[in-house]
Amino acid sequence: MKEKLEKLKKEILDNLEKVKNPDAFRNLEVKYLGRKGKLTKILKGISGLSVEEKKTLGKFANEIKVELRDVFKKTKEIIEGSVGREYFVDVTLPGKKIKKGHIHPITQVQNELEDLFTSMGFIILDGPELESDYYNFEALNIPAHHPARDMQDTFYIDPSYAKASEGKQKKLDLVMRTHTSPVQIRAMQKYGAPLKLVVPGRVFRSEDIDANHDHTFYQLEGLMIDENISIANLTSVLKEMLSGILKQEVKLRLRPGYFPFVEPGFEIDVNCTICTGKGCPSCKNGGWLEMLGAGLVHPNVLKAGGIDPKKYSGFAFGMGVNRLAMMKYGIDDIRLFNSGDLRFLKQF
Ligand code: FA5
Repeated sequence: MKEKLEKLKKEILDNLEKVKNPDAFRNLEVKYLGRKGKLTKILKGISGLSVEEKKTLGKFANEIKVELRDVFKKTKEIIEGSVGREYFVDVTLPGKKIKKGHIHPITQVQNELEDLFTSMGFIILDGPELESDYYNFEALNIPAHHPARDMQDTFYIDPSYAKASEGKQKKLDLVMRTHTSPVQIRAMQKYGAPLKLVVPGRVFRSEDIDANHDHTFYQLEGLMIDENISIANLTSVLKEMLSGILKQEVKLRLRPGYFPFVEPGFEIDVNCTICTGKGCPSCKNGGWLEMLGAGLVHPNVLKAGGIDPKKYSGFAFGMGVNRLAMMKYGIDDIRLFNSGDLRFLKQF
């Protein structure tokens, strides 16, 4: 009997150690401590023993009974406690706030520009940032070795790299596009005339950077081709767009400017809204900020785009979106846009 009890005690302790959930625990309780449980049966059997045996075994059996009841009680507490912790969810607690970012100020201005131009019937196009020399220069009336190439400090792609990636036979002349103007040619070739489009996008220049010049910035190209397009069409579209973005009447100043892909060509300045024309670092104390290059599309460019220059004429412009955003928000250093400085970005 003593051995039986010891064997059973070991079995019970082993099983209790393994038990993981309330159902399994209850099954063990019934199996050993229930009315017909194994331990209960052995304990009941003691009453049928002789007085002598009862004396020695009774005390031993009682100790085991007390010990095992205690282990059962503790196991129950542990299991029920862990269940509570695992499953309890306080649905009344406020949720954890997910930190949200927001749209970059340049993209905000770009989105506004797109809305303004689509409201005037322009379509929005896109083009590659890694561009061929042909579309970036040649087709825009800037042949190789022409001094006009020096106007835009260009990141040329190492030809050995281009050859390696495209096979040895093919020579690729690739540049990081210096302006959004190449999309003019791509669009003319694809859609023909008449055409009204804008192209927002990122451009790259090997530039000496300062408060007004960055190496990576955004432009918005505009192109309108139809019969009898004149500079009057250009200035009215630009005034409409700039007043819409800056939420005030703007003054434009047209200066003669040389771009081989337009004739005549202009640099267009906007009166500085940061200092209201008094002079500040952003406008280099001149009261005007150069915002655009523009002009009437050169006949050679129309030809490169497959459009008859005798029938159609057009205007084109390329605007610095960063400069426009600077003016809209009163930002005095262009380098802040690419700085990744959250103290700056959080203000928009
Ligand atoms: C051009 O890029 C011509 N493609 C624009 C054009 C298009 C002329 C169509 C005629 C017809 P430009 O290099 O001037 O031109 O640049 C246009 C505008 O981009 C500038 O007026 C200025 O607002 C902005 N810009 C130019 N360089 C930088 C720079 N380094 N950092 C920031 N903005 C710049």
